[in-house]
Amino acid sequence: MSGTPALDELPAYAALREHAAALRGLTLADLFDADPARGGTLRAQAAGIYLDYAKQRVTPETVELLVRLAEEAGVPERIEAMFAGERINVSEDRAVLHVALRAPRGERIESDGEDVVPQVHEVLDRMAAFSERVRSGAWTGATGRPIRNVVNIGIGGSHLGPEMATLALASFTRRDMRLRFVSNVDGSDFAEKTQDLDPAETLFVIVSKTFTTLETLTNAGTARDWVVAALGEGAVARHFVAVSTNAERVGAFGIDTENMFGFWDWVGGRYSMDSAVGLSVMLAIGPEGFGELLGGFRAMDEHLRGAPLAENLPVLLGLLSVWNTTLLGLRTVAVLPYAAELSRFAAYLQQLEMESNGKHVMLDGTPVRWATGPVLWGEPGTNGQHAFYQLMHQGTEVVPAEFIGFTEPLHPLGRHHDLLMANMFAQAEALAFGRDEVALRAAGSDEAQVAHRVCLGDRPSSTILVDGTLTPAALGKLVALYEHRVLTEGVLWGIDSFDQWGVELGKVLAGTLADEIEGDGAPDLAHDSSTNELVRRYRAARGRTV
Ligand code: G6Q
Repeated sequence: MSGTPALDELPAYAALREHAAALRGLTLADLFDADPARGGTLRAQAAGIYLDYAKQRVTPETVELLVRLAEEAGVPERIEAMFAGERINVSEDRAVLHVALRAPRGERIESDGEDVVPQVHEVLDRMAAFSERVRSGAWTGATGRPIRNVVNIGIGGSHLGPEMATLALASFTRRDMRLRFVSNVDGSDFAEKTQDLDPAETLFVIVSKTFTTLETLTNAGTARDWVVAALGEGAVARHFVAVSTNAERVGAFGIDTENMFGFWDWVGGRYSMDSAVGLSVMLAIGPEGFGELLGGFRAMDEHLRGAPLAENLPVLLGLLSVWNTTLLGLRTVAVLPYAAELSRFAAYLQQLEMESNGKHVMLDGTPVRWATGPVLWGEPGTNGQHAFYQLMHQGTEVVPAEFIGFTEPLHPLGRHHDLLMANMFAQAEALAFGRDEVALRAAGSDEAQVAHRVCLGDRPSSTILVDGTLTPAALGKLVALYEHRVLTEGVLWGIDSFDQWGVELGKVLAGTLADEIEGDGAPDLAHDSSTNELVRRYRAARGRTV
């Protein structure tokens, strides 16, 4: 890692800059005219996932240069360093071993000389035994009633993955068990998510790696009061379990550490949905389903390690992202899953991408000289088509898109799935090739509207087409695909994709302001004048002295 030249010192980077300049002015339509068969070559497939990137602004030469860039930047070495448990999270001096969370029994992955795979399976076994007890009704609430509601309390990495996965895999869940997610410190979140629940049938899963996070501890405290008010202090042990790395704080909160499921500091929050952080997912889909999910992750891990760079799906996605963001200056990316169940997938990826690669310094702390992580956003299609796609087709900002679809529906109802996929393919086509004046006139468009109706095209996209339907295994593959894409980008940009000092800042700041907002007597405010005025106005509105 140290000693690797920076991105702009790599020979392939200089070549790519020249190449990007040479391609400027060539549209996607030009690229297809020059190479009509590119749809059959600019693609890759593995593990039941087909990636079409022919509608990106690339040629075979671009891909060759990008692959060379990955080699020069040491992407293969960094992948191996990750699996070898090296401390590739340099600013926190930690190993990055989420890949160990899905390693099969018997495989050896070491952190500081210790094989971590047995620990992973010990926790998975305990999670499975617990999940079976809850699902079968053997684990009861304090009054002897079975658990019907599971409320996951956690935020960020301790929320987005489990929620996304539970929604994505709704068809595989126990339909008689309600899963809820409380994350926001806004009391409305807790109140709304619990208002129709019976405490006697409700289990809270408190998920916090550190067990210090303000939002989670506040919500957990409110949950405990809610349970105690209905069932008494003695009920806490039957209605609360914890997922954390911090046994001491879990015990201090009053949760029996027998009912704590651990993970380790080598699992980053946003890379933790397949650890014990996924307990609520396992409760929903069962240990077998969770095993299939892990199998999907594993298939992508094996592909990452085994496939040549030019055929390596996550590496290719990472390279294309660096091409768009850094070399073409396209600073956002829209993820558009054509699967209603993936309603929270973009939100999940938003954290994965933006928390990992929203960085301004290199590993050695010096400023980067190029654009890093793009702004990632998105919503499922076809809904987005009736909303923000307008800007994608005709706005002044070019937004690269990533379409995700499945060859089979989860619910084979009439023509629905064919229509869904027809829309996905049509959007990618329209973004790439647009609609020009000639076509509009030929179709008899009102002359006054022609200019307004023109879509310029040349909007790049990739399409990820998954074989079969959205199963636990397919979801695992997709998540791992993006995890490793983020790793690839980070290596190229030369940044630490595994720290999050910007998030830490927010955690500290609110503490001081909470004291100033809540304290008796006018606070002695020493913020900027804008913040001071906001605090005073709020205190006044709440009837407090200012
Ligand atoms: C993830 C981030 C962040 C974290 C939350 C919750 O990578 O570090 O989103 O997951 O702040 O932290 P705890 O799990 O410690 O409560």
